[in-house]
Amino acid sequence: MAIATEKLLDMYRMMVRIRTFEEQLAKDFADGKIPGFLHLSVGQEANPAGMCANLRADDIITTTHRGHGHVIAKGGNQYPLAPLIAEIYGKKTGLNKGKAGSQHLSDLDIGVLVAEGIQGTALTLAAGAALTAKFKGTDRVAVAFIGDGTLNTGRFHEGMNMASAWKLPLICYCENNLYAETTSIYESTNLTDLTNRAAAFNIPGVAIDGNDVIAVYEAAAEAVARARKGEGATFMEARTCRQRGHFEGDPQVYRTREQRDECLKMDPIPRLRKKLIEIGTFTEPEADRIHREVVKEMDEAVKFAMESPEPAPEEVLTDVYA
Ligand SMILES: Cc1ncc(C[n+]2csc(CCOP(=O)(O)OP(=O)(O)O)c2C)c(N)n1
Ligand SMILES: [Mg+2]
Repeated sequence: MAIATEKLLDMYRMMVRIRTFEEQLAKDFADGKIPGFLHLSVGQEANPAGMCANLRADDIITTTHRGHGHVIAKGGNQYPLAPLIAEIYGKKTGLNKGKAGSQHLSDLDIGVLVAEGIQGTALTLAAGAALTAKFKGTDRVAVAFIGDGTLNTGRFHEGMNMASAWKLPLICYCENNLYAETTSIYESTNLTDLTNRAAAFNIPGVAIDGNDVIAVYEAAAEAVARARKGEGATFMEARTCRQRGHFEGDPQVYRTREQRDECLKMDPIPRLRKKLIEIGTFTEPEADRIHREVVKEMDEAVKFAMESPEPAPEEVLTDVYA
């Protein structure tokens, strides 16, 4: 599949934006500026960038505790980072008025139904969104971003079963970073090929290199096309690499320094950069310019968030529904 130059540049910028955003968060978390827990997806950016580059604004995604990249990618490169970072700082100007924080982001204007910290919920909620899309006779699709550990929860089976039985326009996108918190995938399952899980539901399963944004983009394009045509759900297993801990502050005693270094070698950003230089899409200085532009965008977003007020205590029960 030949991918348009503009799309390649778009995905490169997207990965750089997600990386810059999360590296900023890591720094701010260490400085005590972010409340609660923080789970970063540094190293996994090719997945949201390649998947969401195939989605329309009216398609729906759901995500997890590790969802910043998915939200940014669904919004596209024009999506402003300031309200998102303000939300994670817990500020009144945040995307969700400072009440959602890092783990429960939502933005219906761009089709982000919700981020959910409870494992598996992303899948069952996305199945619901896919059912709505089908029921209303639209060709919208829903994508659930989940992790490998989530494949061992009941909700995974419930969501996959309904998606199969009702032929829903759903993509279950599993970012397999080989760990669920501190537990290696090799300890929690005896499967070597996670797509076998999909076979149990008679749903096609596709394994891809989740550190290669081009491979992600191409596989996602096929899954989205199937869903739009009414041919049902697809399960995608993307092998990827979480460069940082499960949460910020995680001492990572469950993996060796060598295993962590392996992860750095698979970094999707230098990989695409090298490729785009080789094929003449951009030059080194042009690539550097993209990074500088993103840093400027990030600095402005941080300034906005830092200067924003905290929500007033009396607002704590507004927007709460029983
Ligand atoms: C139902 C449920 N059980 C346990 C937890 C605690 N928990 C939080 S993150 C996590 C690991 C998730 O692993 P994975 O699905 O691979 O996602 P990753 O963190 O690697 O992105 C667990 C077990 C939870 N949030 N929800
Ligand atoms: Mg995982």
